[in-house]
Amino acid sequence: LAAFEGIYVAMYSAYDDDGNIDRDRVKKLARYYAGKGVKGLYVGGSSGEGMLQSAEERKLVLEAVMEEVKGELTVIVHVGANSTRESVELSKHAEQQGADAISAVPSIYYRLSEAAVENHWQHMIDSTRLPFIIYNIPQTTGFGLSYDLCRKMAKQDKVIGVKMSGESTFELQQFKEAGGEDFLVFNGPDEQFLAGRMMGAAGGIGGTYGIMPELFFALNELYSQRKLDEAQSLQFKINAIIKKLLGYPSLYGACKHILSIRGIETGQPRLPLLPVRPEHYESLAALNVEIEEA
Ligand code: NAY
Repeated sequence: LAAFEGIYVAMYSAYDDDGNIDRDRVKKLARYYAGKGVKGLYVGGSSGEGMLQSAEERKLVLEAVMEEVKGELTVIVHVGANSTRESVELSKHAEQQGADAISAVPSIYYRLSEAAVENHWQHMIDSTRLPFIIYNIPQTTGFGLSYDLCRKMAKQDKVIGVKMSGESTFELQQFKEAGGEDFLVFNGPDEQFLAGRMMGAAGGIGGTYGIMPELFFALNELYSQRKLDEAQSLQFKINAIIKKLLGYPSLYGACKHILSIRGIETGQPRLPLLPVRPEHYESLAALNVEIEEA
């Protein structure tokens, strides 16, 4: 399990200028993260816009990522889709591609019982030999993982952890309690990374790591060495950046634009996520400098 601890970039989507998945751009983005100290990539999650892509597109993205960084970075694939059938198809594909683990949110739109969500996840778990990480993000899915379901699922060897994107660090700690010794909690809110680690997270999976992987790697190291004052100042520095990012029409658009300033083109986020507009370019260029100097 220690093999999965660490920092995972929740990778953004990479489209061409017409909004289609761009293999070469996906590969270039994945390559950018290799050698930055991060443990791995989380592909097709919220930041990756998996929920806005067809199953075929999601497979294309993963294939490009694996071609580029297989064996070099640990790859966790978000396979959650609305139908169980599609989620299982994506799970099997992830295994065929040699991914290291799968992960999923509950199905959205229908108000599902806990038993229905459990059954949805169980089909994915049973469809491969891969480890499974629950993705709990109640603010977007409307489904909050209960401690009971967490405890029950964690009893299976394949269920190795939960990505906790809810904002309560108390709940984060309680998921760790419920899951027990051999259960990993990954911190979701990047702005609370340090707090999440203090409360029991074994690492983090985050979108904004994608534009400042070195800072999150350094922050995790500082925490590991229990250099808490330095860690706190770095988290605060990071939070000043995240606060600015959250002021744009879309967070992902802002981050993708910053990548493009660095010569890594990923296109705009897919609608309904709003694109960045030319009037934002200047302040984003300044923010890029702030990150590079941090
Ligand atoms: C993912 O699957 O993309 C994630 O890891 C989600 C984590 C992000 N949460 C959302 C809702 O996008 O990185 C965070 C988030 O963007 C950051 O904390 C800024 O609020």
